[in-house]
Amino acid sequence: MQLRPELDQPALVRFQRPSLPSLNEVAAYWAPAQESHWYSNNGPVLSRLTGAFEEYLGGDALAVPVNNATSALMIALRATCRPRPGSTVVMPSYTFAATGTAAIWAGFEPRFVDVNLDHWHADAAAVADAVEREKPVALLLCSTYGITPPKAVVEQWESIAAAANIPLIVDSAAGFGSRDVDGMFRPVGNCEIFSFHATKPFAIGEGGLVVTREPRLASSLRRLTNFGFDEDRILRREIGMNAKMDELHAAVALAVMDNYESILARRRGYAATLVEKFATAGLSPQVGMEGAAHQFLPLMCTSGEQRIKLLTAAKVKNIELRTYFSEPLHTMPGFAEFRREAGTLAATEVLASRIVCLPLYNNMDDETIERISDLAEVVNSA
Ligand code: T4K
Repeated sequence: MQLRPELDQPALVRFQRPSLPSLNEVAAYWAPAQESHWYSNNGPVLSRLTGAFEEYLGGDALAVPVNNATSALMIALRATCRPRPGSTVVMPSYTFAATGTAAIWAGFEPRFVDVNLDHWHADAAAVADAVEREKPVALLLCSTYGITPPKAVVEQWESIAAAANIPLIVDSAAGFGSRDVDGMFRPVGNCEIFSFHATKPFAIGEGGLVVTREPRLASSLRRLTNFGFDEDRILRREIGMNAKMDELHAAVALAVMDNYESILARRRGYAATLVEKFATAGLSPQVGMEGAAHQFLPLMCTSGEQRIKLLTAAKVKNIELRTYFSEPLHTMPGFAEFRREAGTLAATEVLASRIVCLPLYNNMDDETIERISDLAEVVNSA
């Protein structure tokens, strides 16, 4: 084991350690932009990437690459409904801040619903109840941690949205490459959103993607990434923004695509090993994790006390753990004015007090996996 001489301490195991493609790997994809002196605004590289995504996703999925997932959420909301004063959007409190901030920037007020402890996604009964009570203009639900929700849950969300005649937008920020139990990708709702941030499994630095099966919606999303302009550069229908992905990021994404299946296979392998080790201490993974892309590995501790022991042991052993989302949105002061949550958030609070996220990245050596696994023995014997 490598020791840090000044402290006699093992080297830090970072929570994440992204590795993007080298400039050599990117160069060939970038060349058409250089040759044509075309660096953004739907150039040749972005056009190639859009086709590559649609082929990768399969079926009738249409891809709209964007500059990050936060703007993707904003344009997805604005493409599917127009905000009026007091328009509300139902979303889980158990998510990253961007889900809430995007809705507010797009002109909507969040209403928080609970998750279900069986699968950690928005609880369908709580969503139905919130729709009844709040009359929202959209559902903005999440594939929590980018893990594909069980089919039955997706069907319930879709039928609630259809019955209320409102759009369903799904924030699957960490989930590009995730598969359901049949090993399939099926876009959920009217739009599904992915992030390509440096910390995500499909990492390009900053970037994102909206996926839809509806051609008219795809056209509207494309206009919204480009200020809302029609082809003649007149703004007629929607107030858009600049959410365009530039050519250089598109070239990086094409280079990531080349190795993405092997990246996913490695990440799934590390996750499976760690899940098995931590099961000995009673920590449980999320349902559906087998097909996930795995930004990191979230596990639920048996109690808040067990989590404290684990976090303390990790600190001593110089291993960086995180606790996404131990501050759910309804507890963050920045969201205080939207705290009229729809119903109880009891499951959210249980999960928030017990979740622990283990490190995961593309290339983890045996020693690193072993050092993380050893933490399970500490809490097991505690
Ligand atoms: N919706 C959901 C559900 C999301 O989780 C997110 C983003 C979004 C929407 C919005 O997507 P984008 O607009 O970003 O495309 C990180 C990411 O920045 C954020 O994208 C992600 N969710 C969130 C879950 O994680 P922070 O603020 O916690 O990241 P930070 O800076 O603490 O870094 C995390 C770890 O990664 C640390 O160990 C440091 C390490 N790191 C980070 C970067 C950027 C590296 O080793 N290298 C790097 O280049 O949000």
